[in-house]
Amino acid sequence: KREQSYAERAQLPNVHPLARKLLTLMEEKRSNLCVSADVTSGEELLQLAESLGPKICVLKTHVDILKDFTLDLSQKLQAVADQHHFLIFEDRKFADIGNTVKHQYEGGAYQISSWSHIVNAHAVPGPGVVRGLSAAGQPLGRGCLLIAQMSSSGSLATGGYTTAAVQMAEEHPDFVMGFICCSKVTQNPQFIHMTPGVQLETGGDALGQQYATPEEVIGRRGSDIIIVGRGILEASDRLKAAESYRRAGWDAYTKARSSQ
Ligand code: UP6
Repeated sequence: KREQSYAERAQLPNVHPLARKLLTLMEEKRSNLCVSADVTSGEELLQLAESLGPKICVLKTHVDILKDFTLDLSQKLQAVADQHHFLIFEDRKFADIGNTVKHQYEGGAYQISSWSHIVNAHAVPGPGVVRGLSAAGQPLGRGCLLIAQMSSSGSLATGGYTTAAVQMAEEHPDFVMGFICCSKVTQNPQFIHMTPGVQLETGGDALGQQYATPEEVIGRRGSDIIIVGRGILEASDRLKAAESYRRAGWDAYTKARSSQ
């Protein structure tokens, strides 16, 4: 059951400041859609951000698949995010000891902490991964999602692993703002649930991805945000496809609330 609206959850005293910002802009834009901008050129990434910006609450990137990443590109992306009121989420999936992830997060060629509002991490190294990322990101007002479940077939992130990831989040609420998950993993309303593996038709790809619909993910499984990549990227009209997903995600949210 979804007791509170996004706007009501934004007002909760313990909510992470970035989660508060996200919940507020979701309600304003009537969007619980995160587009997964899995493209290989910087120009195409910017163009996607500019054209789909008004439809989305979050733009998810994989900067290490870009063939031409520059820090200038990251600055331009930030400007588009400010203009169209969405957050940037670099889907880096950190998974090393705290000291190493801290370097990977703030340094190297990508300097992720300087431009990405949100990052994510696997729980497998234990709480040190959160502490290492937090040391670099929390002073900048950044937030982190813990990967509690995965959409891919045969995922090992289930059962006791998922429970342990939730507990890790609850122990670090000033940096962890939510989860990557397939369904609601905690009733605690301060955490945001973001779910990949979403298309308008159920199915999958040849490499283990599994798709559920926005209605299933938001309406029945109780997640907050749908993450959509190829469902939009492979459409002949990406803007039109993004609007279909925005509407499907938002309708599922309003319907679930009105049927309480
Ligand atoms: N992603 C998943 N499943 C997870 C975690 N992350 O698919 O459990 C990411 C992928 C990809 C996007 O790395 O960027 O979400 C899904 O893309 P798709 O919609 O094209 O399948």
